[in-house]
Amino acid sequence: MGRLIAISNRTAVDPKARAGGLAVAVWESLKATGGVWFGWSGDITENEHRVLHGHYDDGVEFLLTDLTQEEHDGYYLNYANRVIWPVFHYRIDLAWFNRDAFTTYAAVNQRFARQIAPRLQDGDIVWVHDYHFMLMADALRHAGWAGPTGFFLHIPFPAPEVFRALPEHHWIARALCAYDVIGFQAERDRYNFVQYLIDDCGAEDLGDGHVKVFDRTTTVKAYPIGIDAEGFHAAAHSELADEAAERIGRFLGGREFVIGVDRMDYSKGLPERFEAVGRLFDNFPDTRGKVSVTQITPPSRSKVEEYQELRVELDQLAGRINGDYGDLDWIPLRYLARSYQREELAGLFRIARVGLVTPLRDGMNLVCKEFVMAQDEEDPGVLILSEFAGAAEQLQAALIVNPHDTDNVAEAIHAALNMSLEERQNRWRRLEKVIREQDIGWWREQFLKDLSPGGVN
Ligand code: GDG
Repeated sequence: MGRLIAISNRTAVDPKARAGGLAVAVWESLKATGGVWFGWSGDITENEHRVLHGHYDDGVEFLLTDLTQEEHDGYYLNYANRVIWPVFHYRIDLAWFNRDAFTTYAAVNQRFARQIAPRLQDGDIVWVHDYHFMLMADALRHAGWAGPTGFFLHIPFPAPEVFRALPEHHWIARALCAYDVIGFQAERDRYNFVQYLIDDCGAEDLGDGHVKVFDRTTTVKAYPIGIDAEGFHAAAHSELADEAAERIGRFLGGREFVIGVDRMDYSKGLPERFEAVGRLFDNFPDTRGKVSVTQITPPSRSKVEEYQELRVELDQLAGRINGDYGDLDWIPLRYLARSYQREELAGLFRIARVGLVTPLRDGMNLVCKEFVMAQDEEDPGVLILSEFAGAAEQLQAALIVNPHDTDNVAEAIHAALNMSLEERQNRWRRLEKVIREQDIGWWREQFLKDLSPGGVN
């Protein structure tokens, strides 16, 4: 059985970062094989010898490297976060195209590869995560590594026309094809990538997830990421969950509870969601005074400027809605720009009548799956889900909406609030079945089966 070698920008070296989802899935595979996790230490150094800091935990070796200020700014802040993130989320208008940033991005991929390659052994299996390291397989091959190397993209892959806006699109596509397995969140992403390869690189789609391009055959498939379904269900019944549910219960005073939880990011469609809440109170006067919407939005530090603008916009929208509709004893829309513990979120999901998950674009979106797993099966809440989240391919039993159509989202909220118990249960059972069957362990197995038919745990 080979060792699993994970490579990602951030690792779960901090045990607190192993609490949920992906980190747990990767961590468990690494523990089973005595694997290695490479990544950025999170520190910035001016020492030009950026050695790997070793750290062992439970049989897993963490090998972490610092970034110089220039690397951090070029590779991480500018290229990954200000070019790839917006373009892959269809926001070309927000991209800061910059040739120097790409040069630094490529140099960091190559430097990591040069440090990692000598530590790889025959039989190892390399699994690279996300958009920070799209050039890694190519760089590892140049550094002498010939073994199985797979890549999973957590964010969407855009339509060919949008991908072409990246000045370096051809370089990136060619480098991606050096991976043996390229995994996407959804069929839509796989389709976009393969279509680009056919149109621009003369690829041939051989079917069954195999694509012939650049003189080799690569596996290109969708592997929709799941959650620790049972673990989240249990979290919703923990002591912390009960406390959070009780605290908000006091504030609700018997009103219906609608919840949204998203990192502060322009891809999550928050201004549109707030507009939709305004439309709800405009178009359906029966909801006034009867419904409380709470939006929890922890700030994401990596995109400070965009975050500040978004924050101002959300403050204004929430202020306007509360000013227009609020009353002495009713705050229609509560907006909390802070984070809560996983169990607390689970407790809030459990007592919500409606979960609002309306990103403008999302690779998968895990919150919608968590919302479903937290529900009480006797009296489940209703999930409203954007058609532009990768999860919509699996979760067709949700109320699927176009997040740009705020009147339609308002209608969906109203329909959810008035849905019969029978329909709620029916929809919830269908959602829960998929989420349980295709959980995080299933995702990991599917990917690793294709990358290493001989087996990794
Ligand atoms: C990327 C892709 C893809 C949120 N607030 C708090 C908190 N959270 C947790 C949620 C959920 C996670 O963070 C967010 O995951 P998402 O999937 O919704 O979104 P991204 O962070 O954008 O993740 C996405 C994902 O990667 C996995 O491949 O699904 O499409 O963009 O688990 O519950 N957790 C805690 N406190 C908070 O306040 N503890």
